[in-house]
Amino acid sequence: MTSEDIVLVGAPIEAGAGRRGCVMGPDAFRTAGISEALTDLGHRVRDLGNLAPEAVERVSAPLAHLKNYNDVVGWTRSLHSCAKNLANDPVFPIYLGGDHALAAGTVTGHAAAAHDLGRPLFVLWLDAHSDFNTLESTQSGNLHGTPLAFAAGLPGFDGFLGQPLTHPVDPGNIEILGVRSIDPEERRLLVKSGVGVRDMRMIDEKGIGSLLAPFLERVSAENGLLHVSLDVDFLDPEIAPAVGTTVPGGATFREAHLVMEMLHDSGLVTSLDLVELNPFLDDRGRTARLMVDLVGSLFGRRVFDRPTRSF
Ligand code: Z70
Ligand code: MN
Ligand code: MN
Ligand code: MN
Repeated sequence: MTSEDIVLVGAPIEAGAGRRGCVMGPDAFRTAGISEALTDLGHRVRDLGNLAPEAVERVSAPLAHLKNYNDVVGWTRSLHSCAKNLANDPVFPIYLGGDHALAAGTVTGHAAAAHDLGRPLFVLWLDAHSDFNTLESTQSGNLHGTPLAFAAGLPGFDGFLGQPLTHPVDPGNIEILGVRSIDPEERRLLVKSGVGVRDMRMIDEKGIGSLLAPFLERVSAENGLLHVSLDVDFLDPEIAPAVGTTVPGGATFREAHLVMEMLHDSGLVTSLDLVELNPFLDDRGRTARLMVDLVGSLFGRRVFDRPTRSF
């Protein structure tokens, strides 16, 4: 692919979140200047506008406490098809959320396409949460807490696509970074599945760069594709207040930029989700602008320039 061609896909879904407002996310990213930021960096950008959920005949949720099940199913199906198609074009898709339930469609669409290309898909999940609940394990019933479990092929999700997921992501190819809130059953599922989990304590002890580097080396060694799913709550709420559930102790401004800069230097990233931005809760667009700045770092902007390979 030519990394010049970036497509923006709006996914104004809020059905997966516990509170409303993420529906305004895609337009807030646009207002914060995401297209202009990427164009200024020399990339060609095409905004495909907003996607709509597929019409789904009203099927009842497999468990009564699941919230907005039909809506999430409709979005999962449209995003899955969209992602699978875009993955076959020489473009870099950025999905503008929308709550994190959208990743049920994007990650599995890219996994299916990667399978057809004969390359493994890796997923970097930047989030305060692991979003690894199954439909059975979720206590809240908020489906944005489940997309990674679905993408990893955990059982019980056949209703999402209306058929079993044929090309799940190998849990061993998933890395969750920045996590600081995991439910007890979710923790058990993560351990059993073999997902890589790096929490804030590890970041404090080792530094975020040394945690990320070995994962990127693996993606490269295995000729993988890399999908990055960036939840606003990966960031500390002091710098990114526009999220429904704030969890203190998140990634700092510099840690987040370093991750993006390392991802850029790796040249490995092939698709990106920007999720959970709730503009209704933002402080004069501050969070939206920070997210756009981070995307800038991912696409080649350096905040602190440094001589190449001088150490
Ligand atoms: C909890 C649940 C969650 C936000 C993801 C939290 C899930 N594990 N919350 N993102 N903001 O309800 O499943
Ligand atoms: Mn999330
Ligand atoms: Mn296939
Ligand atoms: Mn989260």
